Amino acid sequence: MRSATRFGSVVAGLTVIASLTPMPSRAAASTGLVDQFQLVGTEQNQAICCSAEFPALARGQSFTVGVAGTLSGLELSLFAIGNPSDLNVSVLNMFGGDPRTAPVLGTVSVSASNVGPAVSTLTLESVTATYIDLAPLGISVQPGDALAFRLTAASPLPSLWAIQTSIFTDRYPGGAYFAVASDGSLAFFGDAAFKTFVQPPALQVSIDIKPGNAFNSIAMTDEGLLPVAILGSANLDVTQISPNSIALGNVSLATRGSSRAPKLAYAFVDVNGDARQDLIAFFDVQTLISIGALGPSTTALSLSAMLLDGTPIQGTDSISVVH
Ligand SMILES: [Ca+2]
Ligand SMILES: [Ca+2]
Repeated sequence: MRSATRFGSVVAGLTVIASLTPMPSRAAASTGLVDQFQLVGTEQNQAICCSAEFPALARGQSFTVGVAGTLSGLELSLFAIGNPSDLNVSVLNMFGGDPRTAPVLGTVSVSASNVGPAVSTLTLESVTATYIDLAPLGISVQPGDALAFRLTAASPLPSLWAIQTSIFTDRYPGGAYFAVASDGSLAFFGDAAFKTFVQPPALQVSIDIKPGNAFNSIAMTDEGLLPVAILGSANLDVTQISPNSIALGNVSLATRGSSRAPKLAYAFVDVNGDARQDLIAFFDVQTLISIGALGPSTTALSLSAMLLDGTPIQGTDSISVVH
């Protein structure tokens, strides 16, 4: 029989004022899309992780991937009590269903200094979510993949980490919160408050640097703007490109108009006469040179952008530098 006290982790008497159930939304470009999430904690619980006082070997949550791409991040309602050690966050392949024996796909460290202190009123709103960057692990995911994240202390100290959870109710059907105790026993109960982020793979698109110029010749002394067409196709509606996400060699679109009200330099035209609209984007040549994207030996430039639905796109075209 499970009980709250068994885990030494329930703060009695605290009341969650409100719970959040937002719709999945697009995060900042670098974090990818919100994939899985569970943000309800009406049972006002915290579960303690990773200390000598409550010697659970690990806490975590299993989840089921919803979209293909690269697992790019994890957001947790973590807070520190006392002066905890740094936290190790591992991503597990949960195909076998047991986090004690599941293969570790990668581990990142979360510095205790990046996490807020304990809060007096425990609500999801009062606990600042901690974003944990998983992109360096390069974990490719497919819909239906059974994964988990597991939290362990970098060193066992008599101080505590905590994670907001919903202990008694199964609120997230794709997985469960779990604890591995120091005697090796495993318990699943409820769900953590968490979000996972997935960066979808880039859609490869055709671009045409200097449309109408077969040589794509650029002089290092060019003072003007370099036009680059992103070609519309059956797979790409260029009106779905977010203009401020467009970059060539990491250089954003040039601007035009008055300095007080600059406009991004792009337009919709059909540059190749295939009756599909293309997006022609303009970049400042000297800016490309000054940040090192363009030099005397450059032979190609790559463009990246994001569609309004969060899908990244990428295309490359050759150039010839005129000496
Ligand atoms: Ca669940
Ligand atoms: Ca076209």
